[in-house]
Amino acid sequence: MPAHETSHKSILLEHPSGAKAEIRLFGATVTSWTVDGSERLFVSKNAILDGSKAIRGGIPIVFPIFGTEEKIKLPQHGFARNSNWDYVGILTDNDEVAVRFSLKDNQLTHEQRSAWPHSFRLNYTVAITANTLRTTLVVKNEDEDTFEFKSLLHTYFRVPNIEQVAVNGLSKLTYTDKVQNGAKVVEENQKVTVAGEVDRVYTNVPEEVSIEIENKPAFKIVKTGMKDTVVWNPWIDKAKGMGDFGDHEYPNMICVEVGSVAEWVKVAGGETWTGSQIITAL
Ligand code: TA6
Repeated sequence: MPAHETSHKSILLEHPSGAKAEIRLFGATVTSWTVDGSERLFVSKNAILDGSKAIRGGIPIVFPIFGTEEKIKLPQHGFARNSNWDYVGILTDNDEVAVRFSLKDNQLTHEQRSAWPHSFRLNYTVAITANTLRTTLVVKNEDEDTFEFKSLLHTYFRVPNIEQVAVNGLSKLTYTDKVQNGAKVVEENQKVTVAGEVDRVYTNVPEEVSIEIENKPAFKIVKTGMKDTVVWNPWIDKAKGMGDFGDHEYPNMICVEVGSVAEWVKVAGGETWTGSQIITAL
């Protein structure tokens, strides 16, 4: 059975190769992706899964804001990851097994609609093959007027030891360093490594970046329709400051998050925007 609903409001995807993925309707959050029997995503053991808070791990969807915005009274990273999405159904073609989810403006709370008063529909597709995971977000502006937003796929990758991890493909790019009060820095390293808190927004990033573990290729991430890539690890102090994240879990994750967050994305009335990533487990 390529896709079926579970008892805890999620959809379980199964590919003939044995690859699997699980997506919770809450936030349309991918919470598991296994290839060759091993889990490739990180979800904190303290993650809150009762719908009262965004899930700490997997792939939360950031929309319509990234971080917080003075003008828009929404919680950090917006409402998409805190909303109950509809399961639209299964789509299969070629080798992909795919499912689709949707979120419409009329599913938001009054406060959310007041904070971001636009008519929209989000369609989110999650697809797997033997060793790839594709997540694609389509934003449809169902208003007459243009609206603007920021969006990002906040992927938490599972790693055995963060000190043995490097991100390739970011050399010579400029990033905003949130650990240095938003300083603009040019990346001098071929391999970006983590030896402390890292919270960077790299801009104008090429389509492909990769993650290596113990000097061996582990993940390839190819993005389309999105300009930026965030690299985040909370390290010790920030890990202790998150109630839904174990104090000793930071060595086992790295977030490499593709999105369009440095500038507002503008979509005219009736038009759509598509942002997508294909992650390959190498
Ligand atoms: O994507 C990086 C980031 O914006 C960090 O600044 C940190 O706040 C992280 O997201 C987690 O945010 P959250 O709202 O999920 O606690």
